Amino acid sequence: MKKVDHIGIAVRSINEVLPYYTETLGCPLLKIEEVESQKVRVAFIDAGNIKLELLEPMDRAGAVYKFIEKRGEGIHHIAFGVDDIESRMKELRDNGVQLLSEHANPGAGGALVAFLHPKSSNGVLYELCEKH
Ligand code: CMX
Repeated sequence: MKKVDHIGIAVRSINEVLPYYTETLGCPLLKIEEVESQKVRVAFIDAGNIKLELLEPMDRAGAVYKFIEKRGEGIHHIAFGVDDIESRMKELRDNGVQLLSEHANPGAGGALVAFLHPKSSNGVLYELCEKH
């Protein structure tokens, strides 16, 4: 992997935590959008060399809602930027890594995304993220 694109942080409410990031830490808000397929509302924060993705559950059906219920707010995943996501997925699968989907799916910002099971990655949920 060449670079980390962003770090996902699970929060109960983007509106409540946003002043901490934009005012206390002084990191600009880039955009807010809803990712229906993942049942999350996301806010991208510019942290200089990396983005932070604040993830707020849209309802009780998604992975982020379950994560917060079980573990509370905090770091949810680390996303690697990749050029050709399907071939990276195949390489990882060939090396015994368990992926959470057969193919990449649409994610925030129009990117294609796929996740590696934390059980395959020593307790860390990694995302692959291909932007156009
Ligand atoms: N980081 C590390 N470990 C995690 C985790 C996370 N974010 N989420 C779950 N786990 C661990 C749990 O602690 C649990 O471990 P134990 O068995 O040791 O207790 C194990 O994984 C299974 O977790 P679970 O709570 O039973 O949850 P599920 O199996 O239902 O789902 C996962 C876990 C990772 C498969 C699911 O969250 C998933 O499919 N994630 C990918 C999609 C996603 O996270 N989307 C939201 C982000 C969207 C975006 O970035 O736009």
